[in-house]
Amino acid sequence: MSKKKIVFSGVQPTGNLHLGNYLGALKNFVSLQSKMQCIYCVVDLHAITTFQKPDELKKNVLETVASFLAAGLNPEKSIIFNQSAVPGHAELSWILNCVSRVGWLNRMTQFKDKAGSDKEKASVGLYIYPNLMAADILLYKATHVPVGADQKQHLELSRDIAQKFNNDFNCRDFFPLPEPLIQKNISRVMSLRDGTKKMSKSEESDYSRINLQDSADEIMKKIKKAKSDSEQIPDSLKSLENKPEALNLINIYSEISKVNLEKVLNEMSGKEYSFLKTKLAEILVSEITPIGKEIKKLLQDRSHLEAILKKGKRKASIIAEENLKNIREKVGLI
Ligand code: AQP
Repeated sequence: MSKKKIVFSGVQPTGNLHLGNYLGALKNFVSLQSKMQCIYCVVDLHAITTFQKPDELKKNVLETVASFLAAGLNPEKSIIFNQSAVPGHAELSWILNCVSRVGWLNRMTQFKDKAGSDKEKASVGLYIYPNLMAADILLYKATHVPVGADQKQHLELSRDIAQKFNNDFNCRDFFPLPEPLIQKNISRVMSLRDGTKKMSKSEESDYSRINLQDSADEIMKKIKKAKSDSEQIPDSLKSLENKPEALNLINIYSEISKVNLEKVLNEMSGKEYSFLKTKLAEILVSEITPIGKEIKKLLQDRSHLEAILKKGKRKASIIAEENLKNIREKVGLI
């Protein structure tokens, strides 16, 4: 097995990136780019598993690239491209559709959440989305995948698919079993309106999330309106067990301020949540608004963003084609 460590991860161009994408994924992407070969993909084929207006999709792809760059990704260090530009993703996805099992897909909770109550009406693409994700990762023989905790189950499926392919085609260690890299402190940022749901681009209420392009005023308003708790801030984590909204705000504060949770509670216990909210809004404004400004600046130069995607596509295609050649050979495709 190749010992080279390769990182792969993707982000869907389904709208404005938010604080959950930033803390759960992007920050990790940035810290990895100087340690390993990193491949970061705007996964437009994943996005169309639910209907996207074509013009908006194009705009969102560029916005996602701008968000990558504004958060600190460097196209000289990381390969940045969009998924549909490298057809190998779709080809390997088909091969893996034939390796993956219906029973495995039936256990995927994200499909159940996203398809809602009327599963018959969900697209087939949404159902087999995890197989495409496995193809994205295995196409580059990636060994490490930085993701938020919500993607852990899909990663486990990618490992099962890799293992089954290696067994079926008698090629032990052909695909490495990819390891998830999940942020330790805050692996799942929750909605500001409902602490049991993750912060998400597709949630209807904009008050449920902090977008990377929100203004200082918007951030302050959203944090002020965020659900918290009527009691005072407790002195122990245990007391927050059944208060997901309050815990979420404290978690976000701890992550951005880089002060551990216990210390935050020591500092703030006995105070009203309005005290935490004021401090949280301040640090969010100073962390997020420069990124938002940079995104807006980058979006002024569309051709620069397109050139980055084109260059990334070239680099990604070389790796993908080489691996696909071997994959076709293993499967017996001439
Ligand atoms: N709330 C979150 N907390 C921590 N990590 C998160 N991620 C997403 N939401 C959170 C991580 O961000 C990366 C990119 O996710 P994505 O945009 O490709 O897809 P998603 O997980 O489906 O994100 P959304 O916001 O919920 O998008 P929509 O609403 O379009 O489906 C992933 O690593 C993800 O774990």
